[in-house]
Amino acid sequence: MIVVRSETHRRHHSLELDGATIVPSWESPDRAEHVDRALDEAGPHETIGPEAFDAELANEVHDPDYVRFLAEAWPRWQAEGHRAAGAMAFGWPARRFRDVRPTTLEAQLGYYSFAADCSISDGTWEAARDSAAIADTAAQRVLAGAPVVFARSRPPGHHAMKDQFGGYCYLNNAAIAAQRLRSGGHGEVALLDVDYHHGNGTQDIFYERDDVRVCSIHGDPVEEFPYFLGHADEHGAGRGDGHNRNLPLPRGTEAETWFDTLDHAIDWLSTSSPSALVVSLGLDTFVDDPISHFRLEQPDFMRLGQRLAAIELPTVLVMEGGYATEELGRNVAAVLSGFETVRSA
Ligand code: SP5
Ligand code: ZN
Repeated sequence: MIVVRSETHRRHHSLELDGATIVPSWESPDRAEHVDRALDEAGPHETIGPEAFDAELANEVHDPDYVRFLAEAWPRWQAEGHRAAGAMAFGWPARRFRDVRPTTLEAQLGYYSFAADCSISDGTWEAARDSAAIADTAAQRVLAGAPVVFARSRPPGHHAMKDQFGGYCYLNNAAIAAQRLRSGGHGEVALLDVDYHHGNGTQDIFYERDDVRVCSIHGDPVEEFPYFLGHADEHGAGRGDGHNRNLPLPRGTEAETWFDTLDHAIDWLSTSSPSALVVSLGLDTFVDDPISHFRLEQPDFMRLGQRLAAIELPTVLVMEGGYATEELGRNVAAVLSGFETVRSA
């Protein structure tokens, strides 16, 4: 299988709020290191680096002002002389506030984010840009005829909305891959999100579109991050009405229920005959994930890979969450090897 990755992610050390304390994020550089090592050991994979970041492509799924904000936030933060090692919001346009674009960096941090679980620090933009370029490059390889490509993106992307970062995500890597597949000639793309958390960003980006059908299986937002989106009654709007599907599950969900739900998701995604598949591949459904509460075990990830391969579409696998860092590499390798047992790649 082709694996797209780069080392730029190492510069991104995010901070997050844990109660009233700022701590190093669960979304650490070690995650990608463990994945790279496990895939090198599992071999043979063709490992390639990303093509240059395509800002125009990113601007098709994000607000261009938001992308510019991300690129400029850290230099602006430094120029303002702050002592903190990361920029993070502390005020947001919550209920009954207004959607008026502010001018200062402090205010814009709140305007362009929805959570305080990730910071913008030195290297964050460069890592996010490379992570998006990795997903784009994977999509380009699929357009060139590869049956499946793994995008080892870090930071993850599926929480990134059109114009808001959060959930450890800045640019929506999977949405960018889907957009590349669309512009490369695929009429309809199916986007399946199996991360433990709802893919609120991906839903937001495609909510009014009928060319990318989005389905997410996730911890019910009444109890899990991102809390305020991801309910079962969110179907899409306008042209996109009927093109979004959410399958929330309670904490403690076991593998058998999860795989039954996966079958529903795949059946639903297949109803309109998409010609390509993007998977937001979160591994935080793992039983020992420190911040998540589903109960998949390592052999289940092999089974997931087999099930994805059986869809028989050209496939971009985009890495999302997964915080049992030591096991993350083996869990990713299990998905890829499961896929390859069904469709040699
Ligand atoms: C891509 C992805 O998986 N993002 C997840 C973002 C979750 N951020 C909020 C985490 C809150 C964790 N609180 C855990 C407390 C454990 N003691
Ligand atoms: Zn997640």
